Amino acid sequence: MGDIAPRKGIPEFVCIGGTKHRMREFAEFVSFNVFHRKNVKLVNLTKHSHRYATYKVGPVLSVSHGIGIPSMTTVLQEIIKLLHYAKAVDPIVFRIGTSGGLSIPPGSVVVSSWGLNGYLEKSYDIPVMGRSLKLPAILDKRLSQEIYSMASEEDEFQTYLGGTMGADDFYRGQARLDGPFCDHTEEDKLEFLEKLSEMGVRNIEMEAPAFAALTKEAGIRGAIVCVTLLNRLEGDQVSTEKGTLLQWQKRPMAIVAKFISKYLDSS
Ligand code: R2B
Ligand code: URA
Repeated sequence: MGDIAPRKGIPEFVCIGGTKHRMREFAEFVSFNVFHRKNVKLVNLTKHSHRYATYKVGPVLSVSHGIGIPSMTTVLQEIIKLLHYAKAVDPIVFRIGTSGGLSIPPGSVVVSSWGLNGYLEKSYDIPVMGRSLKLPAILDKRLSQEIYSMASEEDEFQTYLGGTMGADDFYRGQARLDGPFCDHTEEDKLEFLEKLSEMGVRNIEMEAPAFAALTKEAGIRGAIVCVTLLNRLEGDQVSTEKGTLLQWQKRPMAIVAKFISKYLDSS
């Protein structure tokens, strides 16, 4: 089993996710489940930024990124710079998160193969100096398959490998009918969600295309592992009780921690 002492202090794994609380929990989860350390004192290394939180457990960095692409890409680019200055050798960056599932049981986990933008293209399109820069949003195939292979028949949930739509909006952008603005019908919504399903999309969140594109552009292996909080074919509201949702959010953590353990054991 890998030693908790960072190898020369250089991060080998970075895991990012939406909330400060969840990323602290991930750091605790890794410290206990990968390094078998209880009650490790965790320090938020970016506390004074007030924007996001960073924890370091041996060679694993756990960082929060907020909601949506602009916030996530700001944090991700800071991390890419940090990994460069730290001379990290072949690091792996994960995103763990929550999402809405398509035709799969709530509580399932999806390991993403690619990201799809709101125009149904597998790309991240960013305006740069008045023009649109289009970057391919394909994730490292081997890594996503290796992570998918961490799933076991003994898990109490199902894991899927598939496409992930990253919308720029939680409500209309994800074809919800329960937002403050709505200009489409239930039939339009179902037709759209069915179309996504047919394209191989298994879940919808708000960061996938940009995460896939920037890790690829940086030449860094990246993977996205999200739990689904609901089946969007059956509704829009997340109505599962809070305790269950919190348990479900540990599922991507468990898969990523298992992968890290296996990786450290074999290196
Ligand atoms: C999933 O959940 C968040 C929105 O509630 C967003 O960050 C995402 O991708
Ligand atoms: N996060 C999203 O972006 N969409 C969902 O449906 C659930 C979580």
